[in-house]
Amino acid sequence: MSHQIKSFFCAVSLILVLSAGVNAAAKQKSETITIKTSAICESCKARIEKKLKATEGVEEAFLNLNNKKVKIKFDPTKTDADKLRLVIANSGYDADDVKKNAEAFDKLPACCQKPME
Ligand SMILES: [Cu+2]
Repeated sequence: MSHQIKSFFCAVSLILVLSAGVNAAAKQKSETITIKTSAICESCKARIEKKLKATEGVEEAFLNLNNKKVKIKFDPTKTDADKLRLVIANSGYDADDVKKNAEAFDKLPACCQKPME
């Protein structure tokens, strides 16, 4: 085999390896996080889940009222944990260390307004 042909095959196999890597990255799996919220009742649960599901990149959102934690399945190429916490805070609820948005909190029904700590 001449040197040129060898280099050609070398380049082709390199391209194949690289494109396989790109494919693997494109098929990246969704991630799941759990965020602690200040939800109180069923209506809080529905409100938070609705807001999250309307957010780009969110595949599933389930809030457990027993521990007030919302489990979110999302596409990490479209959103991230910080953005999701912000969605919850902007709905009027605490999300981990992110404090609720005061204006959104004021608009919540009285029964959903957990007293400020
Ligand atoms: Cu509520």
